Amino acid sequence: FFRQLTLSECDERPPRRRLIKISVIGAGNVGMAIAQTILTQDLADEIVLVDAVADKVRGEMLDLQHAAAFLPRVNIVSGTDIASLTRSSDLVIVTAGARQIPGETRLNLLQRNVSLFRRIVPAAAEASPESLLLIVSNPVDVLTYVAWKLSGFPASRVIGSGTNLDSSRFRFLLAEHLEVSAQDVQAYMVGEHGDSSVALWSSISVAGMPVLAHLQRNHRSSAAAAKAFDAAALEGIRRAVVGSAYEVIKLKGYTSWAIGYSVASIAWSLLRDQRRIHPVSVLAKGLVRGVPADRELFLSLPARLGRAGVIGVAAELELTEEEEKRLRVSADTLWGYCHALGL
Ligand code: 6V0
Repeated sequence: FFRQLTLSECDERPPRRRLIKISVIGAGNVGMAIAQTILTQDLADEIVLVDAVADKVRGEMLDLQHAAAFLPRVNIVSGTDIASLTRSSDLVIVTAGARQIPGETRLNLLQRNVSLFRRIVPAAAEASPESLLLIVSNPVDVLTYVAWKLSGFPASRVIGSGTNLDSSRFRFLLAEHLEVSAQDVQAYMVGEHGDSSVALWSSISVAGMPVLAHLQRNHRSSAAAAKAFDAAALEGIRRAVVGSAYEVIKLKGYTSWAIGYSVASIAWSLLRDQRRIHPVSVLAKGLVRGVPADRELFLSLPARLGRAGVIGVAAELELTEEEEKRLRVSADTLWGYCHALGL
Protein backbone atom coordinates (compact mmCIF):
# COMPACT_ATOMS: atom_id res chain seq x y z
CA PHE A 1 0.00 0.00 0.00
CA PHE A 2 2.84 2.35 0.88
CA ARG A 3 5.87 2.52 -1.36
CA GLN A 4 8.79 1.41 0.75
CA LEU A 5 11.30 4.27 0.99
CA THR A 6 14.78 3.41 -0.18
CA LEU A 7 17.74 3.43 2.20
CA SER A 8 18.89 6.82 0.93
CA GLU A 9 15.41 8.27 1.56
CA CYS A 10 14.85 6.76 4.99
CA ASP A 11 17.60 5.66 7.30
CA GLU A 12 15.54 3.26 9.44
CA ARG A 13 17.75 2.32 12.31
CA PRO A 14 16.94 -0.21 14.97
CA PRO A 15 14.50 1.26 17.50
CA ARG A 16 16.11 3.56 20.08
CA ARG A 17 14.79 1.57 23.01
CA ARG A 18 14.74 -2.16 23.48
CA LEU A 19 11.32 -3.64 22.83
CA ILE A 20 9.54 -5.06 25.87
CA LYS A 21 8.24 -8.63 25.70
CA ILE A 22 5.88 -10.04 28.31
CA SER A 23 4.78 -13.69 28.34
CA VAL A 24 1.70 -14.87 30.21
CA ILE A 25 1.61 -18.61 30.85
CA GLY A 26 -1.95 -19.73 31.57
CA ALA A 27 -4.61 -17.93 29.54
CA GLY A 28 -7.51 -18.55 31.91
CA ASN A 29 -9.60 -15.91 33.65
CA VAL A 30 -6.66 -14.46 35.56
CA GLY A 31 -4.09 -14.65 32.76
CA MET A 32 -6.42 -12.91 30.32
CA ALA A 33 -7.37 -10.17 32.80
CA ILE A 34 -3.65 -9.53 33.29
CA ALA A 35 -2.95 -9.54 29.55
CA GLN A 36 -5.78 -7.16 28.74
CA THR A 37 -4.83 -4.73 31.54
CA ILE A 38 -1.20 -4.71 30.40
CA LEU A 39 -2.41 -4.09 26.86
CA THR A 40 -4.34 -0.98 27.86
CA GLN A 41 -1.33 0.34 29.81
CA ASP A 42 0.93 0.60 26.76
CA LEU A 43 3.67 -1.23 28.65
CA ALA A 44 4.62 -4.06 26.29
CA ASP A 45 5.59 -4.21 22.62
CA GLU A 46 4.88 -7.93 22.47
CA ILE A 47 2.52 -10.04 24.57
CA VAL A 48 2.75 -13.82 24.37
CA LEU A 49 -0.13 -15.97 25.57
CA VAL A 50 0.66 -19.61 26.33
CA ASP A 51 -1.87 -22.21 27.40
CA ALA A 52 -2.16 -25.97 27.33
CA VAL A 53 -5.44 -25.68 25.38
CA ALA A 54 -4.52 -24.63 21.83
CA ASP A 55 -7.96 -23.54 20.54
CA LYS A 56 -8.82 -21.57 23.61
CA VAL A 57 -5.59 -19.57 23.63
CA ARG A 58 -5.88 -18.89 19.90
CA GLY A 59 -9.42 -17.64 20.46
CA GLU A 60 -8.24 -15.35 23.26
CA MET A 61 -5.43 -14.02 21.06
CA LEU A 62 -7.77 -13.24 18.16
CA ASP A 63 -10.27 -11.58 20.49
CA LEU A 64 -7.55 -9.24 21.81
CA GLN A 65 -6.08 -8.64 18.35
CA HIS A 66 -9.50 -7.49 17.14
CA ALA A 67 -9.25 -4.54 19.56
CA ALA A 68 -6.17 -3.27 17.69
CA ALA A 69 -7.96 -0.21 16.32
CA PHE A 70 -8.50 1.09 19.83
CA LEU A 71 -5.13 0.29 21.38
CA PRO A 72 -1.42 1.07 21.07
CA ARG A 73 0.30 -1.22 18.54
CA VAL A 74 1.27 -4.44 20.28
CA ASN A 75 2.30 -7.72 18.72
CA ILE A 76 0.12 -10.44 20.29
CA VAL A 77 1.05 -14.07 19.69
CA SER A 78 -0.14 -17.31 21.23
CA GLY A 79 0.35 -21.05 21.33
CA THR A 80 1.19 -24.00 23.50
CA ASP A 81 4.98 -24.19 23.26
CA ILE A 82 6.74 -22.30 26.05
CA ALA A 83 10.27 -22.87 24.76
CA SER A 84 9.81 -21.27 21.34
CA LEU A 85 7.17 -18.63 22.08
CA THR A 86 8.49 -17.04 25.26
CA ARG A 87 12.16 -16.79 24.13
CA SER A 88 13.91 -13.60 25.37
CA SER A 89 10.99 -12.34 27.44
CA ASP A 90 11.62 -9.46 29.84
CA LEU A 91 8.89 -10.69 32.15
CA VAL A 92 7.24 -14.11 32.41
CA ILE A 93 3.98 -14.19 34.36
CA VAL A 94 2.72 -17.62 35.47
CA THR A 95 -1.00 -18.02 36.16
CA ALA A 96 -1.35 -21.66 35.05
CA GLY A 97 -2.82 -23.73 37.81
CA ALA A 98 -4.77 -26.85 38.44
CA ARG A 99 -8.26 -26.21 39.80
CA GLN A 100 -9.10 -27.50 43.27
CA ILE A 101 -11.24 -30.63 43.10
CA PRO A 102 -14.09 -30.54 45.67
CA GLY A 103 -12.84 -32.16 48.87
CA GLU A 104 -9.21 -32.06 47.77
CA THR A 105 -6.67 -31.07 50.43
CA ARG A 106 -4.53 -27.97 50.01
CA LEU A 107 -1.42 -30.13 50.07
CA ASN A 108 -2.71 -32.36 47.28
CA LEU A 109 -3.56 -29.35 45.12
CA LEU A 110 -0.08 -28.04 45.85
CA GLN A 111 1.51 -31.31 44.71
CA ARG A 112 -0.43 -31.16 41.45
CA ASN A 113 0.65 -27.56 40.88
CA VAL A 114 4.27 -28.45 41.64
CA SER A 115 4.10 -31.11 38.88
CA LEU A 116 2.69 -28.44 36.56
CA PHE A 117 5.49 -26.04 37.51
CA ARG A 118 8.09 -28.74 36.75
CA ARG A 119 6.84 -28.63 33.15
CA ILE A 120 6.55 -24.83 32.94
CA VAL A 121 9.29 -23.12 34.95
CA PRO A 122 12.51 -24.80 33.72
CA ALA A 123 11.36 -24.35 30.09
CA ALA A 124 10.52 -20.68 30.65
CA ALA A 125 13.77 -20.04 32.54
CA GLU A 126 15.86 -21.65 29.84
CA ALA A 127 14.11 -19.65 27.09
CA SER A 128 14.58 -16.34 28.95
CA PRO A 129 17.52 -16.66 31.33
CA GLU A 130 17.61 -12.90 32.02
CA SER A 131 13.88 -12.56 32.61
CA LEU A 132 11.93 -11.57 35.68
CA LEU A 133 9.54 -14.28 36.86
CA LEU A 134 6.22 -13.22 38.39
CA ILE A 135 4.11 -15.97 39.94
CA VAL A 136 0.35 -15.62 40.42
CA SER A 137 -0.90 -19.25 40.64
CA ASN A 138 -2.04 -20.37 44.09
CA PRO A 139 -0.88 -21.09 46.73
CA VAL A 140 1.21 -18.20 45.47
CA ASP A 141 3.81 -18.01 48.25
CA VAL A 142 4.73 -21.70 48.08
CA LEU A 143 4.66 -21.75 44.28
CA THR A 144 6.96 -18.71 44.16
CA TYR A 145 9.41 -20.69 46.29
CA VAL A 146 8.99 -23.65 43.88
CA ALA A 147 9.59 -21.37 40.87
CA TRP A 148 12.71 -19.97 42.52
CA LYS A 149 14.09 -23.46 43.10
CA LEU A 150 13.16 -24.78 39.64
CA SER A 151 14.38 -21.72 37.71
CA GLY A 152 17.78 -21.42 39.34
CA PHE A 153 17.28 -17.62 39.14
CA PRO A 154 18.50 -15.30 41.89
CA ALA A 155 15.68 -14.64 44.37
CA SER A 156 15.62 -10.96 43.36
CA ARG A 157 14.20 -11.99 39.95
CA VAL A 158 11.46 -14.32 41.27
CA ILE A 159 8.46 -12.52 42.73
CA GLY A 160 5.01 -13.65 43.84
CA SER A 161 2.02 -11.33 43.42
CA GLY A 162 1.46 -12.04 47.13
CA THR A 163 -0.57 -9.58 49.18
CA ASN A 164 -0.50 -6.79 46.57
CA LEU A 165 -4.12 -7.72 45.88
CA ASP A 166 -5.06 -8.19 49.56
CA SER A 167 -3.60 -4.72 50.26
CA SER A 168 -5.68 -3.21 47.46
CA ARG A 169 -8.83 -4.78 48.91
CA PHE A 170 -7.81 -3.46 52.33
CA ARG A 171 -7.26 0.06 50.96
CA PHE A 172 -10.61 -0.08 49.16
CA LEU A 173 -12.52 -0.98 52.35
CA LEU A 174 -10.70 1.68 54.39
CA ALA A 175 -11.28 4.24 51.65
CA GLU A 176 -15.01 3.48 51.61
CA HIS A 177 -15.11 3.87 55.39
CA LEU A 178 -13.17 7.14 55.36
CA GLU A 179 -14.80 8.43 52.15
CA VAL A 180 -11.52 9.13 50.37
CA SER A 181 -9.85 7.66 47.29
CA ALA A 182 -8.16 4.31 47.81
CA GLN A 183 -5.10 5.82 46.11
CA ASP A 184 -4.71 8.16 49.10
CA VAL A 185 -4.81 5.35 51.64
CA GLN A 186 -1.40 3.96 52.56
CA ALA A 187 -1.97 0.51 54.02
CA TYR A 188 -0.30 -2.85 53.79
CA MET A 189 -1.22 -6.42 54.30
CA VAL A 190 1.78 -8.72 54.59
CA GLY A 191 2.55 -12.40 55.23
CA GLU A 192 0.76 -15.22 53.46
CA HIS A 193 -1.59 -14.31 50.61
CA GLY A 194 -5.13 -15.21 51.60
CA ASP A 195 -6.60 -16.50 54.83
CA SER A 196 -3.76 -15.69 57.22
CA SER A 197 -2.62 -12.38 55.71
CA VAL A 198 -1.59 -9.85 58.36
CA ALA A 199 -2.97 -6.29 58.35
CA LEU A 200 -0.43 -3.70 59.49
CA TRP A 201 -2.73 -1.40 61.45
CA SER A 202 -0.12 0.85 62.94
CA SER A 203 1.19 1.94 59.53
CA ILE A 204 -2.11 3.00 57.91
CA SER A 205 -2.19 6.65 56.97
CA VAL A 206 -4.16 9.12 54.86
CA ALA A 207 -2.49 12.39 53.92
CA GLY A 208 0.28 11.54 56.37
CA MET A 209 -2.23 11.23 59.25
CA PRO A 210 -2.28 7.94 61.17
CA VAL A 211 -5.69 6.33 60.70
CA LEU A 212 -5.76 3.93 63.63
CA ALA A 213 -5.68 6.73 66.23
CA HIS A 214 -8.56 8.46 64.39
CA LEU A 215 -10.68 5.31 64.27
CA GLN A 216 -10.04 4.64 67.93
CA ARG A 217 -10.94 8.24 68.93
CA ASN A 218 -14.26 7.90 67.13
CA HIS A 219 -15.06 4.72 69.04
CA ARG A 220 -13.78 5.87 72.42
CA SER A 221 -16.87 6.25 74.56
CA SER A 222 -15.00 4.34 77.23
CA ALA A 223 -11.64 2.62 77.59
CA ALA A 224 -13.40 -0.74 77.37
CA ALA A 225 -15.11 0.24 74.10
CA ALA A 226 -11.79 1.36 72.64
CA LYS A 227 -10.24 -1.99 73.52
CA ALA A 228 -13.21 -3.79 71.99
CA PHE A 229 -12.71 -1.71 68.85
CA ASP A 230 -9.08 -2.73 68.74
CA ALA A 231 -9.77 -6.38 69.05
CA ALA A 232 -13.06 -6.90 67.26
CA ALA A 233 -13.48 -4.15 64.68
CA LEU A 234 -9.94 -4.38 63.33
CA GLU A 235 -10.16 -8.14 63.00
CA GLY A 236 -13.60 -7.63 61.41
CA ILE A 237 -12.10 -5.42 58.69
CA ARG A 238 -9.25 -7.90 58.14
CA ARG A 239 -11.74 -10.73 57.82
CA ALA A 240 -13.81 -8.65 55.40
CA VAL A 241 -10.70 -8.27 53.23
CA VAL A 242 -10.09 -12.02 53.25
CA GLY A 243 -13.81 -12.78 52.83
CA SER A 244 -14.17 -10.43 49.87
CA ALA A 245 -12.22 -12.89 47.66
CA TYR A 246 -14.54 -15.74 48.66
CA GLU A 247 -17.57 -13.54 48.05
CA VAL A 248 -16.46 -12.75 44.49
CA ILE A 249 -15.74 -16.43 43.81
CA LYS A 250 -19.14 -17.41 45.21
CA LEU A 251 -20.89 -14.82 43.06
CA LYS A 252 -19.04 -15.08 39.72
CA GLY A 253 -17.01 -18.28 40.06
CA TYR A 254 -13.50 -16.76 40.02
CA THR A 255 -11.71 -13.45 40.57
CA SER A 256 -10.09 -11.67 37.66
CA TRP A 257 -10.27 -7.87 37.29
CA ALA A 258 -8.61 -6.85 40.55
CA ILE A 259 -5.82 -9.43 40.21
CA GLY A 260 -5.40 -8.24 36.60
CA TYR A 261 -4.82 -4.64 37.72
CA SER A 262 -2.71 -5.77 40.67
CA VAL A 263 -0.31 -7.77 38.51
CA ALA A 264 -0.23 -5.15 35.75
CA SER A 265 0.81 -2.52 38.32
CA ILE A 266 3.62 -4.79 39.54
CA ALA A 267 4.70 -5.35 35.92
CA TRP A 268 4.75 -1.59 35.32
CA SER A 269 6.87 -0.92 38.43
CA LEU A 270 9.33 -3.63 37.38
CA LEU A 271 9.73 -2.93 33.69
CA ARG A 272 9.58 0.87 33.95
CA ASP A 273 12.02 0.80 36.88
CA GLN A 274 9.62 2.73 39.11
CA ARG A 275 11.11 1.78 42.49
CA ARG A 276 7.57 1.74 43.85
CA ILE A 277 6.78 -0.20 47.01
CA HIS A 278 4.53 -3.22 46.58
CA PRO A 279 3.71 -5.85 49.18
CA VAL A 280 4.81 -8.89 47.16
CA SER A 281 6.07 -12.37 47.93
CA VAL A 282 9.85 -12.33 48.31
CA LEU A 283 12.48 -14.61 49.80
CA ALA A 284 11.98 -13.75 53.46
CA LYS A 285 14.91 -15.76 54.81
CA GLY A 286 16.19 -13.98 57.91
CA LEU A 287 13.67 -11.15 57.53
CA VAL A 288 10.93 -12.25 59.94
CA ARG A 289 11.70 -11.76 63.59
CA GLY A 290 11.56 -14.98 65.57
CA VAL A 291 11.93 -17.23 62.49
CA PRO A 292 15.31 -18.99 62.19
CA ALA A 293 17.44 -17.27 59.54
CA ASP A 294 18.18 -20.50 57.65
CA ARG A 295 14.51 -21.10 56.73
CA GLU A 296 13.94 -20.59 53.02
CA LEU A 297 10.40 -19.38 52.45
CA PHE A 298 8.58 -16.73 50.45
CA LEU A 299 5.99 -14.40 51.94
CA SER A 300 4.86 -10.84 51.33
CA LEU A 301 6.72 -7.86 52.72
CA PRO A 302 6.74 -4.32 51.33
CA ALA A 303 9.38 -4.46 48.60
CA ARG A 304 10.98 -1.86 46.31
CA LEU A 305 10.62 -2.97 42.71
CA GLY A 306 12.67 -1.92 39.70
CA ARG A 307 14.06 -3.25 36.41
CA ALA A 308 16.36 -5.64 38.27
CA GLY A 309 13.42 -7.11 40.22
CA VAL A 310 13.31 -6.84 44.00
CA ILE A 311 15.84 -4.15 44.93
CA GLY A 312 14.91 -3.70 48.57
CA VAL A 313 12.72 -5.24 51.26
CA ALA A 314 11.26 -3.45 54.29
CA ALA A 315 12.66 -5.71 56.97
CA GLU A 316 12.20 -3.36 59.96
CA LEU A 317 8.41 -3.29 60.07
CA GLU A 318 6.62 -1.54 62.94
CA LEU A 319 4.64 -4.49 64.28
CA THR A 320 2.44 -4.84 67.33
CA GLU A 321 2.99 -7.97 69.39
CA GLU A 322 -0.12 -9.53 67.83
CA GLU A 323 0.98 -8.67 64.27
CA GLU A 324 4.43 -10.09 64.90
CA LYS A 325 2.92 -13.30 66.28
CA ARG A 326 0.65 -13.68 63.23
CA LEU A 327 3.51 -13.07 60.81
CA ARG A 328 5.58 -15.68 62.59
CA VAL A 329 2.72 -18.21 62.35
CA SER A 330 2.39 -17.41 58.61
CA ALA A 331 6.14 -17.91 58.15
CA ASP A 332 6.16 -21.18 60.10
CA THR A 333 3.20 -22.56 58.11
CA LEU A 334 4.74 -21.58 54.77
CA TRP A 335 8.10 -23.00 55.71
CA GLY A 336 6.37 -26.27 56.63
CA TYR A 337 4.91 -26.50 53.10
CA CYS A 338 8.17 -25.49 51.37
CA HIS A 339 10.28 -27.84 53.48
CA ALA A 340 7.90 -30.79 52.87
CA LEU A 341 8.42 -30.46 49.10
CA GLY A 342 12.08 -31.40 49.50
CA LEU A 343 13.24 -29.29 46.54
P1 6V0 B 1 -8.28 -20.99 35.08
O1 6V0 B 1 -9.30 -20.12 34.42
O2 6V0 B 1 -8.56 -22.42 35.31
O3 6V0 B 1 -6.93 -20.84 34.22
C1 6V0 B 1 -5.82 -21.66 34.36
C2 6V0 B 1 -5.27 -21.86 32.96
O4 6V0 B 1 -4.04 -22.57 33.05
C3 6V0 B 1 -6.20 -22.69 32.06
O5 6V0 B 1 -6.52 -21.95 30.89
C4 6V0 B 1 -5.38 -23.93 31.76
O6 6V0 B 1 -5.62 -24.46 30.47
C5 6V0 B 1 -3.97 -23.39 31.91
N1 6V0 B 1 -2.96 -24.44 32.08
C6 6V0 B 1 -3.03 -25.59 32.81
N2 6V0 B 1 -1.89 -26.30 32.66
C7 6V0 B 1 -1.09 -25.58 31.83
C8 6V0 B 1 0.21 -25.79 31.30
N3 6V0 B 1 0.93 -26.87 31.60
N4 6V0 B 1 0.72 -24.84 30.48
C9 6V0 B 1 0.02 -23.74 30.17
N5 6V0 B 1 -1.22 -23.49 30.64
C10 6V0 B 1 -1.75 -24.39 31.45
O7 6V0 B 1 -7.89 -20.37 36.49
P2 6V0 B 1 -7.83 -18.83 36.88
O8 6V0 B 1 -7.29 -18.06 35.73
O9 6V0 B 1 -9.10 -18.41 37.49
O10 6V0 B 1 -6.73 -18.87 38.05
C11 6V0 B 1 -5.38 -19.15 37.75
C12 6V0 B 1 -4.56 -19.24 39.01
O11 6V0 B 1 -4.45 -17.96 39.62
C13 6V0 B 1 -5.16 -20.18 40.08
O12 6V0 B 1 -4.11 -20.90 40.68
C14 6V0 B 1 -5.77 -19.19 41.07
O13 6V0 B 1 -5.88 -19.75 42.35
C15 6V0 B 1 -4.74 -18.09 41.01
N6 6V0 B 1 -5.16 -16.80 41.53
C16 6V0 B 1 -4.24 -16.10 42.22
C17 6V0 B 1 -4.53 -14.87 42.77
C18 6V0 B 1 -3.49 -14.14 43.55
O14 6V0 B 1 -3.75 -13.10 44.16
N7 6V0 B 1 -2.26 -14.62 43.57
C19 6V0 B 1 -5.81 -14.28 42.56
C20 6V0 B 1 -6.72 -14.97 41.81
C21 6V0 B 1 -6.48 -16.28 41.27
